[in-house]
Amino acid sequence: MAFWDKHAETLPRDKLEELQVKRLKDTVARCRKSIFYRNRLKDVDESQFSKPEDVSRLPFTTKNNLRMNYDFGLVTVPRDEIVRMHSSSGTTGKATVIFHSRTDIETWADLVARCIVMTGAGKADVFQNIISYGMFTGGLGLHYGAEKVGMLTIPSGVGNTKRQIQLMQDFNTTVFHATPSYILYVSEVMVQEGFDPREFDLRIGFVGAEPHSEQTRQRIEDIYDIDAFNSYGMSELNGPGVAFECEEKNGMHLWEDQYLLEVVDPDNGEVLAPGEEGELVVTTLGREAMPLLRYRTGDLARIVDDGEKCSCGRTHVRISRIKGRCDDMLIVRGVNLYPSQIEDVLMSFPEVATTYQIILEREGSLDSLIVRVELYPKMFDGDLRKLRELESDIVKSIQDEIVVRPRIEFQEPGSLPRSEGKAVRVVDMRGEM
Ligand code: DLL
Repeated sequence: MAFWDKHAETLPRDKLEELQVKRLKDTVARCRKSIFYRNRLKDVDESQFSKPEDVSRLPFTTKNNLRMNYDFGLVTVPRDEIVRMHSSSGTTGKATVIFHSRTDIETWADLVARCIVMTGAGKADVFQNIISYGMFTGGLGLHYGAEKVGMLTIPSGVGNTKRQIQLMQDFNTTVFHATPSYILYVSEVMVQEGFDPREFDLRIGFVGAEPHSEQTRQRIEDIYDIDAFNSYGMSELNGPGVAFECEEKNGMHLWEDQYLLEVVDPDNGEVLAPGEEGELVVTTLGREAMPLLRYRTGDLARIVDDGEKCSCGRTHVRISRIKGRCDDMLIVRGVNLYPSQIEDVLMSFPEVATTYQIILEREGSLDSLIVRVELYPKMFDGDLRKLRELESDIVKSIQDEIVVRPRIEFQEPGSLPRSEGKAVRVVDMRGEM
């Protein structure tokens, strides 16, 4: 079992919590230097903090706070100590900006290096970073970590899919990083070009930046004959490198020496017990330029609370796969559901290909839920009876999962839109009718 920073990664729980309390106090003190936090912390006396749970005495920070204090309102260092700016992708509204000092960049790269080594990847690997560079944190985040580990790093970015395949072939790429939707698309192009995705030298994939189901991970693993590891992060908390799966693939370790985690009820902000599903709330514990207190990530997940220590030896908490963002929740005929629940069902049918789309329409006064599904080419052989059977099986399984009865529309392989970054799965046309 390889480690990047064995001491930090396996710190006994009591020592880890001691460190969290110390860093929490330092972070609160540092926050007082920012215009935004100065007033908000007037009534807080961090010298009284004695356990990590004391973080709940602090006010939350929301994405809207970041927007309203655009541009430097949360910065705690002089302007000339800032060396990098990133921005969130703005999938849910106006983008927000994040600033980093030189030390922040070092720490971030170190966290990413831990993640990489934790999966069994290392210096001898050739790493193709098939994700957007620039303001999006996925590109540079993994790039710095991979170079720190000493991997031969190919900053191929997204797009130009045939060239990606060529690079994999010419330079014997062994590890890639991509969104799950894009790497599935790459495999389709490989097949069109006459390649077998399993014939490349690939052995490990880092997949993240968008919700995906366990079934989707298994598909990626089967298609490429690799191990795929889930990677979670967000720009406000650096980017990738917040939580990542180890070789056990049983939840993502969240680096608690740098991030203090709470899970709260998204409706009232009450802290939930370990194991309950809720919104992840994170306080940064080492960030210099732009520390955040109790940041409401908007992401729904739970702490893996199986009472077991992870057999990889790491002591840091594990979080479940992300179910979606609180604002991804769809209300269809009064029923609350998440797109990931539909994906779970779809991907359990081997006939169903990996790209799908959820369409919401209004028919009269009723919502209708249409799921467009691509099938693998062999299903289009013309056996209508088999197609009908498949359709009714999918309808029934989705209805069992989410209560609402969907309409299924089968599509030709390759006909639904593909994305290079985060996939857009839901088209809600109810407002337009
Ligand atoms: O997506 C950072 C990142 C890059 C993570 C590359 C992993 C790999 P943002 O663009 O700010 O940053 O978007 C963050 O994406 O709040 C989640 O809703 C979603 N997200 C990120 N990783 C996962 C994941 C990057 N593994 C937002 N599973 C987050 C599900 C994810 N959702």
